[in-house]
Amino acid sequence: MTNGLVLYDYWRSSAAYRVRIALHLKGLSYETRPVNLLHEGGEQHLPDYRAINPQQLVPCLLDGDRVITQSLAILEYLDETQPQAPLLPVDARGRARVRALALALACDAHPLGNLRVLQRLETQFAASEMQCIEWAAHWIALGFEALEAMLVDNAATGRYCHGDTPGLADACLVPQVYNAWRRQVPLDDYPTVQRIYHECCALEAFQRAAPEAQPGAG
Ligand SMILES: N[C@@H](CCC(=O)N[C@@H](CS)C(=O)NCC(=O)O)C(=O)O
Repeated sequence: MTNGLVLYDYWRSSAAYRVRIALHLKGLSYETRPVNLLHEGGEQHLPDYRAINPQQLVPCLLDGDRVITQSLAILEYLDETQPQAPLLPVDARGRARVRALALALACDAHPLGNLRVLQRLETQFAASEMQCIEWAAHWIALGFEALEAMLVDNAATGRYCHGDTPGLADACLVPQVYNAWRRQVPLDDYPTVQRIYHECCALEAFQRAAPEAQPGAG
């Protein structure tokens, strides 16, 4: 039983990872349709997928005949339609804080290390693989530097990014830490980020959403 939810997913995609976390936190079952971003130039560019998501990015969620793109829009859609295990706090200030944390990662840090950005650096500027890795690592580190400052010594930070319930910001933090590991970015300077990451990873929902737990991983 999948509740009519279908996720176009790639196991290594951190944006899709956010959605998997939200689905598992809410206890929602779903069907996975893998979109291999590397196979033969990337299945995200195939006509059938472009017809669903003209941005040619994963994730994309189908809810029956509704198509929802953009991971944060998907998370907010799930929160509004499936209110169990809320991803956002009840108060406006809290929601603004959580969205600011999430956007700092999802809007300002993550996109600069995206596959198509790195591919463009290679084709337009002949950047080497090492230069691309250094580029991605730079933006990951800058993002975490800001995130650490936003989290540490803030009374609203709890066991997780906001209080003692995992939510939208945590669903962005954990995949970005995964990206940091992929790019060998040291996390020593971000102890609060690391602590929250480990708190999240102790939860079954996060474990089930992890890249290595997905079909086709590896
Ligand atoms: N802002 C989008 C970003 C989606 C995104 O960047 N997805 C990446 C994987 S993490 C992708 O599909 N990349 C394919 C490519 O760069 O060609 C979201 O949050 O959903």
